[in-house]
Amino acid sequence: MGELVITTFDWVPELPRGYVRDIRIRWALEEAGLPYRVETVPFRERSAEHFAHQPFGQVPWLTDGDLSIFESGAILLHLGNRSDALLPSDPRRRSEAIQWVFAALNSVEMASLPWFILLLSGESRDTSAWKRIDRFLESRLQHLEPVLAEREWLAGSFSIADILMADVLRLVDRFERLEGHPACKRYVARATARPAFAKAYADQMALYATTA
Ligand SMILES: N[C@@H](CCC(=O)N[C@@H](CS)C(=O)NCC(=O)O)C(=O)O
Repeated sequence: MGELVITTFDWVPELPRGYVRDIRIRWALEEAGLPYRVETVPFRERSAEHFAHQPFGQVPWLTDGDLSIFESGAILLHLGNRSDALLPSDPRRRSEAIQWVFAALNSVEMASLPWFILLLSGESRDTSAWKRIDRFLESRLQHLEPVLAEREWLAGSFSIADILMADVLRLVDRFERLEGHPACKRYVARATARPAFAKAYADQMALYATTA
């Protein structure tokens, strides 16, 4: 077990502040009570060393001793091996949680991300591309709604699956796209009311306040 270091950008524009994906890692580490440090890399000038850690020139990545790992989902799975507070040790529960990790990233974020790209492009919502992407996201939310209406957390107890799903939905909620999906909204409120999220959020905002 090595020292845990999260690397994120030294600065980001105002819009993504509070939503940079290092928050997922901070949140998990706070939930698990594991000590960690945060280091930064330049947002504007991305070095060869940055690409050596994160091949797409993005953040975050985590180093755990001499291991360097990128992709927020992979990082959370890695940390899940370190703490039952993040991933249950019971094999059945663990598999359930892992399936929801992939659902958050590969079924829900897969629909929400193109939606944001279109939203931020400022393109008219009248286009068929917009309508198609909006229907895609709507369908994912509609199917998630009854799941979240009947359970507190995705896989029994709170896990990394909830960190990912809540973080994905939190951004959807920011742009009022969870209206008409009250269980999804309540789930986001429940997850973000956790002290570990509050600490992770405050720390990310504090970093960007100092580098504004
Ligand atoms: N799939 C990656 C996505 C990482 C990602 O989108 N990072 C954003 C910050 S939240 C980033 O680095 N954006 C800058 C860029 O794409 O150039 C993960 O989950 O770690």
